[in-house]
Amino acid sequence: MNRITQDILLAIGEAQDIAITTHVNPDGDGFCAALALQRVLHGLGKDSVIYTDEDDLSRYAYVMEGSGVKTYSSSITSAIDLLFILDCNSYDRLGQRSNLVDLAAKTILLDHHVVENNPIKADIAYIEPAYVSVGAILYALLKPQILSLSEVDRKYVGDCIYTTILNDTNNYANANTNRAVYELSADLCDLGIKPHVLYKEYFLNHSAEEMRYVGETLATIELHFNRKVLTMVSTLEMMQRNNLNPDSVMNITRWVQGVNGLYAIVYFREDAPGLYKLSLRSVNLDVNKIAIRYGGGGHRQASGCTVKGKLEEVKALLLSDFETAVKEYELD
Ligand SMILES: [Mn+2]
Repeated sequence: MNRITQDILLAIGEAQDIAITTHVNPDGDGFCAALALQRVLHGLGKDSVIYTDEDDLSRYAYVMEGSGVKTYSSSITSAIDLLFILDCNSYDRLGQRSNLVDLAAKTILLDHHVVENNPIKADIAYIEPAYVSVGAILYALLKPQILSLSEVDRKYVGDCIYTTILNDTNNYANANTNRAVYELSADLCDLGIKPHVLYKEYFLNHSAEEMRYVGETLATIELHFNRKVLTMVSTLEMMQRNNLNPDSVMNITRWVQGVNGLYAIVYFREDAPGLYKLSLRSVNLDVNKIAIRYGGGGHRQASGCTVKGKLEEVKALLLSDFETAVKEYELD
């Protein structure tokens, strides 16, 4: 057994009150890894609570049965013996739940993101970017504990870990898909998971209203700068008429990511009157540089920011930024 596993099992053994959390706007990795860990802890005889913000978790209905998830409130003062933080290593990404770190006697952090700013202080930190997801880290560290669960719980943990892979590889489409990912997936098949069912549950589980909203947004597609930059818009009116809320809609940029010849995608989503949440995507331009100008951020290839104003103004601003970025790129 490796040292990290030993330390983690020891900490679990000593703890009574165990809490698990992940970054703000939990995704299929952070959140389903938390569900998997909770079931493994249960198998070790320990109850735990998963804390999230007031997120819409309906997308995860197929793995929610029997889970213990609570909305975090700043009034929580109860002692936590052991806190797990998953898929996140910066206080900036923890939101108000940063408080839990102060409440916890001991913190274990498991993540696969490169450490950048404001790192979380943890007693045990295992941060390994080679892993495709935090679910994959859990499997690597706790495989014997997973295999000794009941058949039902083994499959449940398999479903959760498979979802972490679906999310972080975008169904085996991202550059992080490799042999290790397929080997882990094969192991999960041995736990009884049904990949086609999980794909359908996780990726195709949209309401008709959401698909209509996606269609209306795609109908706004415009191409700029010799077809190098694609823009599209979702208005608040579209959102309301289709009875949706911004947090429950999958990011629409995924529907246009394969469009040929593009340098960048700029998606404007009106979340409140005159308030636009922007998603910027690019393979060859540094969109993070542009997002930072508006107080946002992210990565080189995927960033976001929020801009206030009339749509025409906001669009004109961003398009001038992208015109410059396209020119600079083509000069190189
Ligand atoms: Mn992840």
